[in-house]
Amino acid sequence: MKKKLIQHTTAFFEKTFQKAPEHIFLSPGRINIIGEHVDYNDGFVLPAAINKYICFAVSKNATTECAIIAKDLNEAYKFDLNHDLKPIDKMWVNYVLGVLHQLKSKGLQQGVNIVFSSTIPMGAGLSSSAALECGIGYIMNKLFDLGLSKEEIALIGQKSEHTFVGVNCGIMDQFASVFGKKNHVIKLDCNTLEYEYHKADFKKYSLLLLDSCVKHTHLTSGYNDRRNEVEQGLAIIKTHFPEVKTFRDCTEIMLLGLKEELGEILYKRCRFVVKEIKRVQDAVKALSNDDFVQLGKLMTETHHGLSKEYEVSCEELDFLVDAVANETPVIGARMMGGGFGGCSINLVEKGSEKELIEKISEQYRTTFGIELKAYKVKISKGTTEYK
Ligand code: GAF
Repeated sequence: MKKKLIQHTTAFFEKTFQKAPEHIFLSPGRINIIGEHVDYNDGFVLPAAINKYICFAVSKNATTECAIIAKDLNEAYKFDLNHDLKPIDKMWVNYVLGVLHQLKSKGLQQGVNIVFSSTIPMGAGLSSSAALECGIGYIMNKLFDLGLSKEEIALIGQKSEHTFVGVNCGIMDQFASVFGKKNHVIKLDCNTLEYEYHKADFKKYSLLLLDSCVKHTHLTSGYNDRRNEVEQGLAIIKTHFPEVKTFRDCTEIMLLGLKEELGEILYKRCRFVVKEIKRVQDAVKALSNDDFVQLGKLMTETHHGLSKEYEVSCEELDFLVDAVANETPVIGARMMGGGFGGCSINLVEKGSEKELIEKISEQYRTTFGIELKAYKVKISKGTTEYK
């Protein structure tokens, strides 16, 4: 799959620019085991990069112009780095421009020719956007010696999304894409950006993604709304508990006392965040103890919180999680990522995947008339040059 991706991206570059690319880069999508909507709430998350990538075929072109070709979309965008880079009405271009706009102030002056193609399904909650942003940041840093650290590349990707796309995302996706490590999940403290790798050996279980094929875009979904709601909630909490600096210092008991003042919506949102931050810590313990049944239980609890309290799921994702709940080989399931569509992540007994996919696909087709997609993913390394 990776080889094929590299081959056809390279071939397209050669056809377009009449020359082989000087470099090939791969930037991965990500999964998240647990810790959803807590990255922008100073919580912990447990993501990992996966073996689905954007492949970039790249050459410097000794001008100040950039030619970026999105092979899968059959679209190209050309621009001069000397011009003022501003968002346009094409989302994928904005991910790129947002990064380059920042890199100009870090010394970027020279242009490139890039063809990119991807095996990360778009809008499936696997962070194709972060893979694109971080890929571009990583490439420019490498090719033009900008001296950026991996953390800076991730932060630039995140800022690009805020300023050029309008989604006030957290840092999880970019961090996972850049810092991914083969067969390891990353426990990231989103408050300090300190991180540690944990071996992702699920023994007799494997990770299976079920793609609802309901496409989300965070901009039009309630992503920014949720962020505003929890910010309002935290402001109220702080007026009563000055010792609370972040949600991490907050307890369910504190929230209960403020239930009336917070109102039903903010109370639910804040309660989810407080519980989810704790769940990630419990999940890391479960993972370290090889207690996968407990890990799965926590994942399923997260889903119910995301669905009922944070309200970022959708009918199709709830269906997918409920449908596997009574299937013995499945020990945990939840919607993954920002929500409002995309994939569920399932912890399932190895060997049971095929039968399970057939059964759930049939039910899903009957209920929604949608063809379910399933991905068995491996945990891979982060953005890198392919040699
Ligand atoms: C999206 C965002 F981009 C992340 O920052 C994160 O908030 C996630 O939704 C939810 O956990 O992927």
